[in-house]
Amino acid sequence: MEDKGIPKEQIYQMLRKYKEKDLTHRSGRILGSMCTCPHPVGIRAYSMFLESNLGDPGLFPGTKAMEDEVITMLGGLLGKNNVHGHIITGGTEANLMAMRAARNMRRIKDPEIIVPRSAHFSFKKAADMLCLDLKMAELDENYRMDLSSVEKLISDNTVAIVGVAGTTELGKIDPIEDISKICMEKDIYLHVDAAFGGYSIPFLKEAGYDLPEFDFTLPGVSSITIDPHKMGLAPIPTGGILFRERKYLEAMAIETPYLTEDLQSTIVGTRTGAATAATWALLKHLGKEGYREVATSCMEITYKLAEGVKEAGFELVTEPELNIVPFYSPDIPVKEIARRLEAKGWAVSLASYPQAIRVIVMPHLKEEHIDSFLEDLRTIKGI
Ligand code: 0PR
Repeated sequence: MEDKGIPKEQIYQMLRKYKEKDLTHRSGRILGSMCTCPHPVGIRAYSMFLESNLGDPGLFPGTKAMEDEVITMLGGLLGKNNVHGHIITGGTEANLMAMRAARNMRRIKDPEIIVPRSAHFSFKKAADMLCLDLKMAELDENYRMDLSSVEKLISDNTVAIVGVAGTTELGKIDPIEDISKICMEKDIYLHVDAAFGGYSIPFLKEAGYDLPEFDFTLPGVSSITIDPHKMGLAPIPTGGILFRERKYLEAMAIETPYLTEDLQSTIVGTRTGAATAATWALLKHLGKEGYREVATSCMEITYKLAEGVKEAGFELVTEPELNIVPFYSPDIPVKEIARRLEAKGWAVSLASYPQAIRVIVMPHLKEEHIDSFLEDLRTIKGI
């Protein structure tokens, strides 16, 4: 660190140099991210609340009121107005909180959780940090959590079962309705990871898409992860965790002696209120109509891409259920396809099970990007 400070104009210049090295979502070159260009209204709201700390909400009652309103709006979107939760740092913190609540509700020796093989790696972190034994359920032929595998894994020590609504690699929706029945029958906590699908499934259903139930309308669902920084267009890192009942938040509340609230259930202490402001502003500004438009446009581009991928001689792992297109080629190894696409300037991402290239059709991917991507795919295949 220098003794003498550098003038701000020079600092901004230096920052721009670093920024130039980064990829941007706007370029349309990022194909494997669940993040996207944040909406300008979200950016404005975020920057208005940069000093707001929801870790000490008594100092920021305005932001706290917005958080309460956001939680109610998200709950309403997911089938229950009266829910309890927080706007936090993303899907990982949400999943950690859900697993912590489930564990603390039982407080037994050797607790176990059951997740599908397709679950996000945040559950491995949760298992490690919370000393949970992680049991992986197999997937069925459609890459959804296999119910007979779940039933075999259930034991007296099962503190939670996790279903995913929009899997990280393939965008699949687990049979949450059936899992909910099992959980009701056996009195097991059910968490739904809708980090990706939470902001699109309800809107797609409204638009007439035939998608399964996955939310609080199912009586067995205890908590849901929903990420505003993914399909919600909010800036990074904005996450959401919703619980059916307050008792789950209370099960992990810690006393906070010198803050303006007595108890705190989030993992993070000092917690930005900016994420809450952005989520609030976008829900109000876009409304259902705006989000329906975002979700359905992504699906239309997804179908176009899926068709184009097949026409270019590649095979889909599975037909898209949400806005992810996973594909491979019988005659070119997946890593080699990735290498060739990277050489053409595409930032691709691989699915591990089964091995495939996965394109997540986030709102920053427009038709012209897909057209030029398909052109490169055809060249790779020699068509
Ligand atoms: N749950 C699901 C279903 C997810 O897909 C993810 C992240 C999480 C939880 C965790 O969310 P946070 O990353 O917010 O904690 N899914 C993407 C993934 O890991 C995240 C991502 C985003 C990856 C941008 C790459 C990237 O460039 O694949």
